[in-house]
Amino acid sequence: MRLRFALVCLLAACTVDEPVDDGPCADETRADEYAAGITKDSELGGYSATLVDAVPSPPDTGENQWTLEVTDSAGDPVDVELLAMRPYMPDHGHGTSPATWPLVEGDEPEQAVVYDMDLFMPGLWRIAVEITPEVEDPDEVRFFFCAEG
Ligand SMILES: [Cu+2]
Repeated sequence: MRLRFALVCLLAACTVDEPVDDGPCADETRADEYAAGITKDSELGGYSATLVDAVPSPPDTGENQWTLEVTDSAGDPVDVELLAMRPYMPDHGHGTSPATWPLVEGDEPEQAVVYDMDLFMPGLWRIAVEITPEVEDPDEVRFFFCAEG
């Protein structure tokens, strides 16, 4: 679509910018506004997660790589082995395959990275950072992003 528009512009030497956004996210009001370093608290309030970096940025369809810092209420980093990512499309009632994506230690000691998390469809995604502590109740931090595709 964009390619065709660009071609028309080339031939007609047009001065019009790209058409206004009419994609799947045009009227989406539930998504978080992406910014590197966005921080959200967990559902039960015991943790918070900072999305240090996302590739692509902002998140989009296809394979996504996220770098996160997840801390408990004392501000201590959560062991990466207690974390997993669970993407879900609330409007469609489905997740991804596999349902969860593991995190591994990042370059910085307090960072966790998920590679190749496949957001395979345009639209709104709820991307949960699941925290499963050994003793306390499980909890999760929910990010909402709309994939333009
Ligand atoms: Cu879907």
